[in-house]
Parts: sequence; C-alpha cells; structure tokens
Amino acid sequence: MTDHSIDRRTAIGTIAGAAALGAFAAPSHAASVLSPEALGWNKATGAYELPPLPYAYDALEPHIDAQTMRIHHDKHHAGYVRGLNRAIVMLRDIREGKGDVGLIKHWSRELAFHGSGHVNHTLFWTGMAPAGKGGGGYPAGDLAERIDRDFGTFEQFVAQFKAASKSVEGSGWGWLVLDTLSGRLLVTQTEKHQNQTMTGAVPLLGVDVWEHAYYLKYQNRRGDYIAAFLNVVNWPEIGRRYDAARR
Ligand code: MN3
Repeated sequence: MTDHSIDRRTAIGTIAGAAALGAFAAPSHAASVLSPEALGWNKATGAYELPPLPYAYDALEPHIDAQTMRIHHDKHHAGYVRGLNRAIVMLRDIREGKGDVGLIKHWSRELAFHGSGHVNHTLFWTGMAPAGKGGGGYPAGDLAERIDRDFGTFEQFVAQFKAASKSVEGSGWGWLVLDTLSGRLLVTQTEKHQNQTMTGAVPLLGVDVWEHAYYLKYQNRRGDYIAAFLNVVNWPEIGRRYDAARR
C-alpha cells in the first residue's frame, strides 16, 4: 500500500460517517471521482481547506453571475468546510474520551450535512467551465454512448435531468449518477446535501438547486437557471469521472 492510498483512506474516511447517514453511499463512491487533494485535504493538519475556484468568479457569465459565484463559494461552501472540520474534531474528541458521548448523533448529522455539502460543491465547481472554453456542448466518447443507451438520446437525458432538478422539493441537488450495481446511468435527486437514497451511486454531474445558487439572478425561475447551467457543463470532466467510476 502506498502512502497515497493511506492518505486517501484517511481523508475520505472522515466523511464515512456521512455515508452511513445517506450521503453518497460508500466513501469509495465519491473517492473514485474525487481525490483528497481535490477536496483540499491537508494531511499535516488533518483538516479540509476550501479549494479555490478553478476559474475566475465572472468566468461563467452570463449563465451564472459573478456575485452569486462569489457568495456561493466564499461564504456558503466555506461554511460547509468549517462545519465539516468542526464535526471531525468533535467526533475525534468523543472517540478519545474527551467529548460528550450523548452528542454523537448530533455531530454525526453535522458530519453528514457539511461533509456532503463539501463533496457536492467541489464536484459542482469542477463540473463547470466557461461556455465555449470547455463548458457546454455535448458529451463525447464512452459517456456519450452510455447516455444514448440508457436515455435514448442526449436530448431525452437533458429533459429528464431538467425535470428532476426543477422538482427537487426545497433545497437539494439534481444528479447524473452511475449506479455501479446495475451499471446504468440514472438521474436522481438529493434533498439537502446528504439525503441520497441510492446506494452504489457514483456522482458524475450535479446541479445545486438551493436558492442561494440562483436566486440573485433568476429569482423563482429555477428552470431558467438549470437551462443556463447546461451551457457551462464541463463535459470532458464529466466524461473523466465516468471513466474513473467504471474502473
Ligand atoms: Mn450551494
């Protein structure tokens, strides 16, 4: 076993509690498409750091506005990273006999919510790219073939993805996932960050449909926001995740 695999297990293992509470099932599922480095795992401190956006705040204009990106990344996502790190520390204290055992349920829930929030947002930012510069267009290669096989056509996939994402009740996410048990692509919904009922689902493409993701620019027009999101999907990255998930 290499040092890297130990590091990976340690990093993702801290989110394992989230899995038990309904986040993306086994930690290996998110781990197959996201490295500890991509999640900002700092081996020296044993904590996560907020990864910077892979492009400028205004790079996704006019589809996603700069003000929304700045608040969403610097405030909301940063808050999930802080919450995750705090839950890790509190659960570590309880394991070492220093914490309040009666609060295990509370901190486990905190770990699930903030850990899933961190994973989801990391996938979200890197799943987008400026329109015409890696963003938008169509998937290619094996992923394109699998979408055609499992949805009929790309357009039929888009229709299902839009409908599922638009109809998430309250705050949540719309997803394209690979169900590793059946080997099929599926469109699913997640309530909040962590309530993902599918087990064995590897997240490939996710759209954040919490109001903080679109309300400044789109107000109540969630469908318009989802249509705009599809103009900045980084299909080469989603294809890479698909290839990684099948290994
Ligand atoms: Mn969000």
